Amino acid sequence: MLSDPIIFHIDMDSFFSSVEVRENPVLEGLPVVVGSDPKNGMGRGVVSTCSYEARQYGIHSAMAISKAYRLCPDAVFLPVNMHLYREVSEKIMSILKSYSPVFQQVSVDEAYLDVSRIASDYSEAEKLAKRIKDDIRISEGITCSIGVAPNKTVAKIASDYNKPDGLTVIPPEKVREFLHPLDVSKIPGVGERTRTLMDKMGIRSIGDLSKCDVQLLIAKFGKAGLRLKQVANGTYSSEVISTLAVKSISKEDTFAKDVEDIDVVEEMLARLSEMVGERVVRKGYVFRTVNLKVRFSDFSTYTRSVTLSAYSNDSASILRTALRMFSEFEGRSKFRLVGVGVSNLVKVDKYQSRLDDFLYCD
Ligand code: TTP
Ligand code: MG
Repeated sequence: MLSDPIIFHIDMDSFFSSVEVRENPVLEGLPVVVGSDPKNGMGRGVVSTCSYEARQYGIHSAMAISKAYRLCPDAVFLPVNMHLYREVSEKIMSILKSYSPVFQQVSVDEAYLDVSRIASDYSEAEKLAKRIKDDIRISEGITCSIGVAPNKTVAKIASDYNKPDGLTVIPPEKVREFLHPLDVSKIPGVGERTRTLMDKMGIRSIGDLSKCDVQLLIAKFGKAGLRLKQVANGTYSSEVISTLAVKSISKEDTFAKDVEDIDVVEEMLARLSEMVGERVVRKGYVFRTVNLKVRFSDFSTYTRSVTLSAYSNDSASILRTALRMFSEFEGRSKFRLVGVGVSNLVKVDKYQSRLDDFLYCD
């Protein structure tokens, strides 16, 4: 009989702000907020992430900087230094890859490892996870949290369970006991809308979900209903697929004349998103990250990216995400160039069920 798989989900703790603290140790222990256009809390941007000290004030990712400032005026506000975070990310990913060839990076700070062939049981896996945590802390000076479980979904829920610097090991026989008391929102892909729908059905915990009739779930949530049921039973599994060498697909264009009119820029973003989307489909990929590039007449250039909660190959979701990121620049003028791209690519024909792979309810 084949033994159960052993999957790690590794996620860096407050990634951008941990890197900033590492670069400048006087920030250690302080509320640190990293975001676009922070201007010491007076800017118009949004919070990318913040240190765990800042989270105690109620600050979180995607909050307006102005609100973060109201919650904690004493916080240290820093701009996003994506170039630095990418460098650190690449080093961390190389460390992870060295532990198992079955490695899948899913965002700038998280990855899955299948260590079934490396650790013979869950106790060995726990020791291995500790080694990985030490390795990253010593080499890169930041902490991460690891979830260890028989499948990706449970491993992801487990890595989030005891953050920061956590290690949560859920062997197969403990999966249901672990999942059932948790709120349904802990399931990746279950957002506010799905949670509210479930609440109306009397489903609050993952245990409640596991008891719900599968036909009813399918009627309410379509195909995702079946997966929700499987997740709640701890049986939903999908392979760890190695991330592709192809890094990104993108398209950019310089305006013939610097542009003042936001509508013109948005039209261009729509055109670029359509072109990128077509190329993604033609080449048989799905993506998870959308990137935006904006250059002004003085050549100042900004890049932004957002990782979606599910894979997609849809131009509309590229455009939607690009426009969301672009809203930060509304009110500015003299646009010289804009670019749209996608990364975090996976080939669909190699893995047919990729689009179904993640619960995407919201
Ligand atoms: P996360 O892993 O979601 O968050 P985190 O690492 O900051 O904190 P946690 O300890 O809870 O894992 O995201 C990784 C990085 O991605 C994060 O440091 C900043 C960036 N990010 C954004 O720019 N915008 C967002 O809305 C989110 C959620 C993350
Ligand atoms: Mg993280």
